Amino acid sequence: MALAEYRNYVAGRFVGSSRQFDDVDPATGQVRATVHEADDSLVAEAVEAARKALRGPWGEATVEQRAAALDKVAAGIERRAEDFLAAEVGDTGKPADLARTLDVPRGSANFRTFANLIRTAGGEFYESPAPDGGALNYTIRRPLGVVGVISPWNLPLLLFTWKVAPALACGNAIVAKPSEETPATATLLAEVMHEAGIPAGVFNLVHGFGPKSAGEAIVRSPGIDGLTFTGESRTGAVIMKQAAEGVRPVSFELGGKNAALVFADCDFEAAVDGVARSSFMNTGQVCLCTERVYVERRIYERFATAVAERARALRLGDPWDRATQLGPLISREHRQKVLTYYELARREGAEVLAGGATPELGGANAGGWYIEPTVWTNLRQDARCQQEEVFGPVCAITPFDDEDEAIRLANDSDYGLAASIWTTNLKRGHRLAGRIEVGLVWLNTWFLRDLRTPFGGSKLSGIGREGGRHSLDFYSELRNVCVKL
Ligand code: NAD
Ligand code: 6OD
Repeated sequence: MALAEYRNYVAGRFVGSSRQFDDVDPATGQVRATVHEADDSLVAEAVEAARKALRGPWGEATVEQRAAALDKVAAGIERRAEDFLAAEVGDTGKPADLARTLDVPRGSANFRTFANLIRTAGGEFYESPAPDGGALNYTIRRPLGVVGVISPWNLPLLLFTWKVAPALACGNAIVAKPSEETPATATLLAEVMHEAGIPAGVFNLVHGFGPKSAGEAIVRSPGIDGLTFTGESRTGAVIMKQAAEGVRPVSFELGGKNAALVFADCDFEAAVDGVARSSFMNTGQVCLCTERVYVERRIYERFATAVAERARALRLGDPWDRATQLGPLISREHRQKVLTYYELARREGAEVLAGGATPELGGANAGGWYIEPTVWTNLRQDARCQQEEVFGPVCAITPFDDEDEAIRLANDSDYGLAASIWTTNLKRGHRLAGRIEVGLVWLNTWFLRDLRTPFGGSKLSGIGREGGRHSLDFYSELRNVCVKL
């Protein structure tokens, strides 16, 4: 059977390239498609096409016209939901049920949400004192210009559209690059954009890698007015240096080493379920996943035993089998990295309560990048496995004696993305939410999203907030107009 081919989408046309690379199915280890890598000149063409689109009808489009365009894209994703499902599962190997309930609906919800938000977005207005009368100050929104979007592989459709939708809502034109590991859903999105009649050049898609490839070409292009990036903190630092040329704004959603704080007064079963889900969902490849679990000593042993049982019970296998709960890791290299941490944890003195190895799977999945969900205890706080982001299905469980110690341990991290707190004492939960150094706190839940809320991290976990009006603010230039009366 001929392999699928994923092409770039530039100036309203699908464009091939003489340089190609393989797209591998993580669930089987088999090559599933060929990807056309954009070279520097194609990226430059995409940037030029985007700039030209801003000078055309898109640059003149009213807010309602842009919102209607976003609604059309959302409807296109909904119409082709089964194609997106197959593409997301093929890209990542994640269980089809997860993609069906999380990624594909979020793809369209991102467009619908930002269509509605831009329709209703107001500005600021002040009646100001001035000599001989007064003045009125009000704000208007203008697009940033050409926005570079660079996204990772873990939730490819969700994270790509999370950036593309608000950038378009604000009237920008885009040059976007999905991860080299997950080119399929982004290519489908380009087809949907085409079918929805989004004018040529407004949305450009380029495929390729980071350094010395399409990613770096986007970042270095002087025609890019702003950069929005999701990925590793280290990559963010490299991009930030390059974006400093031209003083271009950046929005960064980066790595995490997220903590869960579990108090003895929690709803025990709900907390075990929540912590297990937050540690293992998507095979631990969600930036918000819990990797550090701090448990009040009184329930520590029982809690650790229960989470380990949950880990051992998870079914790994074919993403299309309804019984499958965990898919593979994204690539051979990533599995090697996670296995290196599994070995390191043992050297650092961890007791392995569950997992710690690669599973034996039969059939087509024998060649996939599967790994066992793993639970560690007895790790010191300064162990590398307690401090570095693993980005796999693993958590370390550690006891604490009181609130102050719990907060000290949670905050002892270079990262500051998310935390979850499990307690039935809401006063305590609220108090601790104010003391924990992260951008996102979940109280008795995890990854429950309202797309209007601010999303982002502190410390190494990012710069800025997206979500709701925060996205509108990043993807717009706010202009103040002062009228002397
Ligand atoms: P990555 O940083 O390796 O790659 C992300 C993207 O950047 C890819 O498209 C890649 O090709 C590109 N890239 C890499 N180097 C580049 C360079 N020098 N210039 C331009 N582009 C470059 O990250 P990943 O491995 O794809 O994703 C996993 C990481 O992403 C984890 O650290 C995870 O925590 C983080 N993440 C964070 C969030 C968040 O919202 N905070 C969300 C998802 C993932
Ligand atoms: O839900 C979101 O909007 C979001 N940005 C999730 C990020 C998950 C990280 O892997």
